Amino acid sequence: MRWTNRPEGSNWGEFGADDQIGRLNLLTPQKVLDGIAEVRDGRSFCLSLPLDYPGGNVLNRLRRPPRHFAAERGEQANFNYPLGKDVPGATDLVSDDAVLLYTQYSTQWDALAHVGSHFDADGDGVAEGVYYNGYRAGEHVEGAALHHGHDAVEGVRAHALGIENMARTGVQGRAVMVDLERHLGRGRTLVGRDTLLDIMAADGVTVEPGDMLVLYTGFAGEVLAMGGEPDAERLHEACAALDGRDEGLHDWIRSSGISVIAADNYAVEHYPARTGEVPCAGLPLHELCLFKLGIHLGELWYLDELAASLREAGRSRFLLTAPPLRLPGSVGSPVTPVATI
Ligand code: UVW
Repeated sequence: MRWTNRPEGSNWGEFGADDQIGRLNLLTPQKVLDGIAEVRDGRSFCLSLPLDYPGGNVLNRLRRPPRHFAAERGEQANFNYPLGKDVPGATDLVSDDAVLLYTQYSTQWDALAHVGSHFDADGDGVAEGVYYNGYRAGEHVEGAALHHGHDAVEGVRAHALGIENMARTGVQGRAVMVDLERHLGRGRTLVGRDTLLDIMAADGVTVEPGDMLVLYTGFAGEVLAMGGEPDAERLHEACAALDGRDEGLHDWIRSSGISVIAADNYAVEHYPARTGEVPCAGLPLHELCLFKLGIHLGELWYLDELAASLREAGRSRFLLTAPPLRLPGSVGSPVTPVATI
């Protein structure tokens, strides 16, 4: 055991001492069958923004848009390369590229190694950096900054809780959309348990253990409409976000058995991070989900067209297929989720 003291309200150890996928354990083969049973006419929806959106780095100054390079072929770019130069008589033209991609710039999954906490997991009275299930900062999750192009990339690794653990499950099953935008419009509203449950009741939406919860707020649609030049001030006040400080919401997430949460807004909960009078999590829902319960968070998913179709059909459930990249050691991943209805 990596811990003797587990955080209050956490589920550490309940899926095994070495578990690295958390609530994805509840996304069982039966949940895949349940998802398939929701497919009626076979229409599929791409739930990703173009990965160069939002645009710039004004929403989060630390994350930058993708940069593309041609792969090298000796001294030259391996682009539009006539294969006949190497293989006499070959008529092929070949192009290869490389990309410098901030894994959480656009439509993405957070790995469980993305956010941990300072917590006294071994009960010696000293808080240390810890992640879900007691994995340690430094020992299991370590990083080196990208200062010099490609050179430092090998230093950035999560030896536990990396996104490849999520990828291995396939991330497929029944998802349930809660259409917050329909009820709350596109101004910033913090959604606690009562509002969430009222909206679900009004729309006849129910969730069962293992379901993937998908929240539609309209945020990514606003981002897309800004054409790659996001207005950060407007977006920080736009659309619904979960109220990470609502303890009732924490209880509901804990007891609902939902396997993951994805939303089309920036951080599922209110972002930028906030703190109160006493030291506390700046992103309390990240702390609850990633650190305490092992619930992966999907962010900046593009949901407008799916939401419109589900609304029109009076439905909320669909088949969701959303594996991240199987990129060992990464603390997040771009994703191209596909919904089928
Ligand atoms: C942070 O901003 C810390 O993370 P996320 O992408 O999960 O919102």
